[in-house]
Amino acid sequence: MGEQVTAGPEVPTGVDPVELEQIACEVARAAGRLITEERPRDLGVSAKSTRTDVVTEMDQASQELLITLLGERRPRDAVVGEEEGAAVGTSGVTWVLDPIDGTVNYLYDIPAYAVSVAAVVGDQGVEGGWRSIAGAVLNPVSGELFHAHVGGGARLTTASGTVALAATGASDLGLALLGTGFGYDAQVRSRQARLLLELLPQVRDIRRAGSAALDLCAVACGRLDGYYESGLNAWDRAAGELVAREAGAVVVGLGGPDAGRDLTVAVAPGLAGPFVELVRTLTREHVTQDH
Ligand code: LIP
Repeated sequence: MGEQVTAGPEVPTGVDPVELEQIACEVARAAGRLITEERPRDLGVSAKSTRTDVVTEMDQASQELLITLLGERRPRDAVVGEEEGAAVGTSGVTWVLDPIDGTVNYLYDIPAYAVSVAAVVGDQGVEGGWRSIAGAVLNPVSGELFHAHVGGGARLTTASGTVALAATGASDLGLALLGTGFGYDAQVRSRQARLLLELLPQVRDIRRAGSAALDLCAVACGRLDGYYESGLNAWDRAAGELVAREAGAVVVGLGGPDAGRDLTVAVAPGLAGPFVELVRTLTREHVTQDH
């Protein structure tokens, strides 16, 4: 696939992506302990954009803990996250947090949710204006910690050690196992369903795990051949897309190399050509309706 990955914003002088990766791992573990070991009986659930888009008091508590720990370790960095609370910075590094990615899974106690922590450079408020240079995605129930830094490859650390990650060698779309997800808005969901109706007969099967961060890491470790979703925020994908890219997956968006709200795709390199073209066409046809 001839799509060139743009270099994107430079790593600021004096910033060490290896150190940032270690910090991301440490703070993700601390937040992971909080949301599992201190899970209250009543999660204090409230609704956000729609009544199915929920937040619990533990999403907020996890973000507050992450902001506190990052403030102690990297006081000059900025921090933004899915929930309330942020910090301004002067270092050129911004931490992008999803304190619980897969909140509905957390609510139902389905062990497929994650703490996602990414260090990015550039303007994270502008699509394509930033890039991740270090990150960690922790599934606190399985204990699987996916992590990476730019140019350093991707790794999975568990109780039994650390292994390097690589996307699959898949090259036949008809045999591809794909992941996807759906938004919280009913109209968006019906459009995403129409896309799926067209895609499903053309691939091996689809998995809907419920966490974009874990789906992107599933591509990185070869549990999926590819993943696509529309409607993701920066915090859903910032760490996972770096892990996928550093594991050799092709990560792109609807109109070019930058993943974005319109579309985020991560796919095994051997499948990138046919899959990216197909899912872009179907997304334009059914989801963004800009055909
Ligand atoms: C979730 C994503 C998932 C998507 C859900 C939701 P949240 O993030 O991880 O991929 O399908 O609609 O956006 O809301 O649990 O942080």
